[in-house]
Amino acid sequence: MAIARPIRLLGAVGILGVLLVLYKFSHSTTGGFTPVGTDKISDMKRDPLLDPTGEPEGILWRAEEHDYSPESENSARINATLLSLVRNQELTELVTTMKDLERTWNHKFNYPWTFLNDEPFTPEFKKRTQEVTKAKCYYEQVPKDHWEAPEWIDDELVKESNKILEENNIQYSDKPSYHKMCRWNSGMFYKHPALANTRYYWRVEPNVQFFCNVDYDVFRYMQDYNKTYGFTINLFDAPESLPTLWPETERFLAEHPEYISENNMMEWLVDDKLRPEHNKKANGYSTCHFWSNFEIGDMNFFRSEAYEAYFNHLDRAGGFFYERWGDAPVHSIALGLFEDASKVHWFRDIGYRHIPYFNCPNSPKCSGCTPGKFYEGASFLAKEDCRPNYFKYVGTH
Ligand SMILES: Nc1nc2c(ncn2[C@@H]2O[C@H](COP(=O)(O)OP(=O)(O)O)[C@@H](O)[C@H]2O)c(=O)[nH]1
Ligand SMILES: [Mg+2]
Repeated sequence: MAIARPIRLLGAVGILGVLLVLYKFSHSTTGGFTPVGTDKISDMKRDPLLDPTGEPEGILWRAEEHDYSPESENSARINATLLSLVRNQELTELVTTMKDLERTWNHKFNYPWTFLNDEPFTPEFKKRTQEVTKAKCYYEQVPKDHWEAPEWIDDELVKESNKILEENNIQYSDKPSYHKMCRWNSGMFYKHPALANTRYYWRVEPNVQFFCNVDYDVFRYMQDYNKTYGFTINLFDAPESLPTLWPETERFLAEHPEYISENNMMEWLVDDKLRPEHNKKANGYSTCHFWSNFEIGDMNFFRSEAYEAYFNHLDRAGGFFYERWGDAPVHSIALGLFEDASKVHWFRDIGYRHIPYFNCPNSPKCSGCTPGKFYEGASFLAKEDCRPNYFKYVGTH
């Protein structure tokens, strides 16, 4: 019996529809369309960034639909700033980075830039940075008492202990300014008087790159979806830089068990399966962390009682100077312990590079990087990726 043409057509469309649904299902554990809550990957064999990546689900604020003009008094911008601690001599690299972020995102939203420095910014620095953006730029100096080592730090002990770090090839261990920078980023940046009324920040470093057009207000996304912290890259750290960070953390937790979140990320922090040696040398800490040269965060988290008490405990212990604790593991441990895991967001759609690592999604909005390529250079860098653990224990949201 012959089947009428319209019925045949209908059948074909139906089959196509079923195939499409099946395709989406088969990619649902790794794709950009994964619903939050069912998004863990138990064994990451394939980089999820190879799958098509879109914007986060839900209502997003766009520059075409709201007032984001630079001078507007009643703009749709929320209480947020782009934030960069930077030196005068990094001006050229910073301008390149600013151009990238302005081109891909901020020329649409015009969020202000705040530059911070332990020294005064030069007139040239101010002129050349302001030329790159229509948004307001603020130039602030870090107060001395936020930057310098606290009085209880023993200089002789610093010298002796830094020798051990050098023997272990810990980068920058002999640079006092690097230790100060890590401490400042851990416990001081959000205390700067110029930021007293600012809530959200996007941290930007000189010499990083942005690859993808981002067409929604990411700060508004953080606020509307109740996010505390957003990251792009998730790494292992050098355990020799922080042998006592976890033991100090455990000591703190013994005194303050009340700060531990019910839905915490402890398993990610203490995993000993993927890199057992790291866990051993770091005395119980996997060394996994959000790479903090990129972070979009809510400063209220860092201003909380729990974080303040944790930072003060660490600061007293002295490991910012006697070891080389980075702000990345300190932020990450605090988030992993005190925050609800659902409030941390992987900005998979923001193409990003800080040498030698990438977050490069598969999206028509991106150009200049290779989707799914995580590192550039020596092949040993591949194992520095801690996303397999993060996706396994926390998820891909
Ligand atoms: N003003 C100032 N900024 C610093 C200093 N040390 C580091 N930074 C900034 O802190 C961030 C991290 O430093 P960077 O050299 O990139 O460290 P790395 O990414 O760990 O290699 C960058 O934004 C630097 O510009 C310093 O002594 N003074
Ligand atoms: Mg850097």
